[in-house]
Amino acid sequence: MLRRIVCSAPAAALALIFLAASSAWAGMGQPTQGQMSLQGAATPVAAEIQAFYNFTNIIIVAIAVFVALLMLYVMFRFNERSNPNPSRTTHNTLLEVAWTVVPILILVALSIPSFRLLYLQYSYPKADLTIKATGYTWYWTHGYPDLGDFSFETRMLDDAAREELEAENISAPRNLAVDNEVVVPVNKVVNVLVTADPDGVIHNWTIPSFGSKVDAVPGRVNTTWFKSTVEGMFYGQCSELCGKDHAFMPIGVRVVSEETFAAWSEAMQAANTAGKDARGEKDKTKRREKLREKKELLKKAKQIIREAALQQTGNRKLAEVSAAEPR
Ligand SMILES: [Cu+2]
Repeated sequence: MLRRIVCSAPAAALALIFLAASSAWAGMGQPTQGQMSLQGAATPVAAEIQAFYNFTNIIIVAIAVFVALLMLYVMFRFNERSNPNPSRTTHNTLLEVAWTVVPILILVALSIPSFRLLYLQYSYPKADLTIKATGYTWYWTHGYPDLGDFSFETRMLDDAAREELEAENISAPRNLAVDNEVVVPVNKVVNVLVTADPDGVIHNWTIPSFGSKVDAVPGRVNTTWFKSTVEGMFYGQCSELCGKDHAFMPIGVRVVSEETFAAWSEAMQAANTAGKDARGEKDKTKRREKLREKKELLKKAKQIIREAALQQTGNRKLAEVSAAEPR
């Protein structure tokens, strides 16, 4: 009986770990109620991180179970009552070699996928799009240097603004929803240049579902890359303790189809050009006209994203309903 329990314990522990790590309990792009594991992976890097996480967990649990069983065995088999005359052995060459070599092998087994993952994270494939994220106290700005260098501020939405969106059936989670989302096309390599206000402090640009986490350091440009293979909304938060409103400077990246991205970026670029023209315009009437044009274009861009958001929220709700239906 004892042997059967002892043999099935590691299997049960491993099954638990697999359950905990399964994406069924983890949402994608944002945390979910009762979540047990990492957020779902949307990029190859995040998928590799999760695979490594699961693999490491298996080794950790196996070691913990092995040591616990060994201790239980020693406690019962070699206590004073069951073993009144202890052995006087002080050395066992084979055992000593084994407990040196086995941990080395375990470390080697861990280091190989670890280095492979590190290499992938820093491989920087040729970028289809580059964006620049700058951390301020306490909000972000995001720019598109390849597309006429238009940029915008990203700030957290307050409850009133969130409720307005929710009323329109657009998902807007508390402490995560932002006013201006970063928009990127699906299945494209995006390089993110990350820095911070030269007069500010260190922040960190993080999107868990992308496996992206990089420090935003004043006066220095760091880089991360991601290639989202799914459309949707992906949230992250500043992950460097930066001060008073550290908890209230979320990042929102909306991954959309190529056509939607093209339409949005075209409107944003045109708005940027209109804004520049207005600044250089001496004639008051023309300047006002240009500014009105800019406002209209920004509105158009916002509408494009609103439609995409509506569609994505609808798709998610449909997916949730079909997943909840009994089969
Ligand atoms: Cu911060």
